[in-house]
Amino acid sequence: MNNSELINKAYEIAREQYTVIGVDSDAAISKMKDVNISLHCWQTDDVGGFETTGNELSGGIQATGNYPGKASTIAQVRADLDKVLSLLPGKQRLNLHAIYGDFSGEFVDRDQIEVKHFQSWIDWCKAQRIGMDFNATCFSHPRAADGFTLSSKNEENRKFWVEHVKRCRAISAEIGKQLGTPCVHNTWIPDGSKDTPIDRNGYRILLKKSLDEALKKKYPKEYMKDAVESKLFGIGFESMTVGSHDFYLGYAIKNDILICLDNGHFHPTEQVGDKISSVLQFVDEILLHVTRPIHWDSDHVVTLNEDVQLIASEIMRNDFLSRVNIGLDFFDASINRIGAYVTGTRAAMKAFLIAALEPTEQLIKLEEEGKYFERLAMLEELKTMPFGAVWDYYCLQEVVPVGTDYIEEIQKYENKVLSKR
Ligand code: RNT
Ligand code: ZN
Repeated sequence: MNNSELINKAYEIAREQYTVIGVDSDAAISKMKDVNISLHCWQTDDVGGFETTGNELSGGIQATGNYPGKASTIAQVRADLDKVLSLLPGKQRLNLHAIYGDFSGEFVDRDQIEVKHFQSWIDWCKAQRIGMDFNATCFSHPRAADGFTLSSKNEENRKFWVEHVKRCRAISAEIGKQLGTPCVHNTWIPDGSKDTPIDRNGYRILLKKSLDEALKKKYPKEYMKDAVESKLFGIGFESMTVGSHDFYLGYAIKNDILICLDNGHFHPTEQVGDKISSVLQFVDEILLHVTRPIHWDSDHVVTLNEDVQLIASEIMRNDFLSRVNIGLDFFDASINRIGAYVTGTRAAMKAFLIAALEPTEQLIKLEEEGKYFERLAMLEELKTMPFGAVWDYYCLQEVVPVGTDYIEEIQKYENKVLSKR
């Protein structure tokens, strides 16, 4: 019996087992077509980008490790993304940072970027038939060296960053217009303080002022949507971040924009999965940065853990896919970057498929009847249901490597391409 026969057979049995608990596994698989994950370009090159100035990564984020094979040209990033896309089931999007522009070796400062610097990316996405999201890059720049950007008390610097965000939003609108799917533009700034600051309020007044200026121009929602991303602390920004969760949640609600929830940006016992149904009572949509925080690092490769599972389950339970834009945010330079990319993205996708295989209505019924032992027991039993057989079958249907097969594909890519860089 060849491998695909085995996969089909295992799926037939799994389907019956799911039917017994009232779950339609075929329907679960077909729901996956609405799970569109935005692939963060920055996993290919450790958040480097293609500015000619070669600015060091700053802003309290770090990509540790020195594994060979890092992309150092746009062509290499695209080749890597091609490889990643070929190893993932379903349909993804591209999430690009402003420093990844096609600057053709010329120095173009952040307050000078235009659509033309991103046209080749738009064309690339068009050819791939995928949507594209965008990010202002408010770090890794001399004007961010003192730790402040949009909240800077240096008026020249503050204006510079406002102009950058304005331009990024205009570029985003054009991206969405050309690709026929709205581009989510995310603003994250590192601004904050290593030690106890005095004027927290002063910086937050400035951040609000800058956002008001940068977001003043409105674009049609079919073209672009704004998101703002909070953070608890960064490396060297331990005592205060200007753009805290309270700040941005207030700003997003008041201005009818998206809040970006990065699950590496909260206290360790807070769960983003718990926040989704809270914030969606007050904002239309959210953006997620799915990641795995470990101690100081908010950006380890995603694995199939309980935090990610709760996020996916909350989205699927409530049919929130049309209101939740799913992005990833991890960067690991210590292992094969493409391997990290694919493993992390597949892990996130698995969480969504597991969520789609939940007998939610029955669980709610148990809950409403106060049958909490039964609810707990069901949740435990669900963990050992034959999910793997459904996942394999889904990958087989999508004509992408099944199970561990993608490991070999990545090893081949490493030997043929990455090791030659
Ligand atoms: C940093 C934020 C932010 C960045 C990317 C590169 O802590 O999470 O989203 O990781 O913009
Ligand atoms: Zn993030």
